[in-house]
Amino acid sequence: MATSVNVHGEDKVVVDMTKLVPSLPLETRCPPFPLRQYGGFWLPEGILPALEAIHTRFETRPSDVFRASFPKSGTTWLKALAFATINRDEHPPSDEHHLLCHRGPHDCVKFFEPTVAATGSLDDFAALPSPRLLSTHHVPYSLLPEHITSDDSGCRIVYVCRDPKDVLVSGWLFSRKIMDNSAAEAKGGNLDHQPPYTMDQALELFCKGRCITGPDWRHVVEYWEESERRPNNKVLFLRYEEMIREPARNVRKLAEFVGRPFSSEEETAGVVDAIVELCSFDHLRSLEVNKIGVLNLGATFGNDFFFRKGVAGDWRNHMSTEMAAMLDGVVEDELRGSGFTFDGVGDSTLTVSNVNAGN
Ligand code: PAP
Repeated sequence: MATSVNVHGEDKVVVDMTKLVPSLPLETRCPPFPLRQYGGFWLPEGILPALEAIHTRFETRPSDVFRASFPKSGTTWLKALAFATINRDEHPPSDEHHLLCHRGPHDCVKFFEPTVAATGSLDDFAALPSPRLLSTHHVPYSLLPEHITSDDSGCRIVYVCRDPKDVLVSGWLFSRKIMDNSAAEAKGGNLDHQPPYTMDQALELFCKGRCITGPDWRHVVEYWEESERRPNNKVLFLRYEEMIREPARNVRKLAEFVGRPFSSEEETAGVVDAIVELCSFDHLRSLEVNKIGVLNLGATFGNDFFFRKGVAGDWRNHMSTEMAAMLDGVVEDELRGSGFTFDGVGDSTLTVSNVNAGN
């Protein structure tokens, strides 16, 4: 089946993904997935057929809201906030039996590409009532189909970015956890080796853009450019660090963007604060479902893997000053002329002393 994919403003016609994938450049050093380079990004090999399905078979609705981010940039949090905001009439956020208290954020809002890739079907998403909240992890803006990005599709996209140093550290520790887990499972729970994936290796790959969905900066800048081009219309661009600083303000922005601003009655009743509290790191992490639940996305992840520390600036506990300068330098070079900067998203209010060491 021929698929038309829009890459950087040009329509690219590609052949059947299953045939194309083996011919694409391969990267196997970035656990847990083998990556293939496609459209300028290093995407998990397993999700590429889903990309074809999104282009050829997925039917959008004008009320669709897509949540997007580079991995480890605030996906879990934004899923929870968007789910709680959009569905607040059916699921009042102050309800102690709220769905998010019994199901993990990734269960309430499934990962689009891995689910389609695993089931080979779009049925799960076709069955969702409107307005649908969908979540893409791996698809950069330039690889989204016209029927999502065009002005007349009506679909909206909410994107969150994060300081690349924290993204790197979060992803590196996540990969190590998966490796530890797999090793422990393979040895019947008896883990007696050190995973051979160091911060030096992760940094080198990240700086080359050879990480899941990398390069990070390019993923971010594509969505940011669209948010600038069509302000408050197509893409709402959020920053993790700003969400940490002012969660309520960001929830209000989100609600307005999805066409569900908070009424004065809701404001008076404290609905915004209830959503912030429901989705807070401490609350979500404390829930039984997020302590013991698991998620199967080709590899098995404990729900607890998605709740590590939840702060800005923890990179300082895992990267040397030289490592940080190296990554900052690469990002600065790559972003030169784009108009986008990660500066100011920062963690100036955080110091090493209020960011606990450890994982
Ligand atoms: P994913 O891309 O694999 O889905 P994602 O949710 O984007 O992961 O990133 C996980 C990070 O978000 C973790 O950051 P850390 O490793 O630096 O701690 C995780 O702790 C953080 N996180 C998860 N839930 C929340 C939340 N409710 N509030 C703030 N941060 C959160």
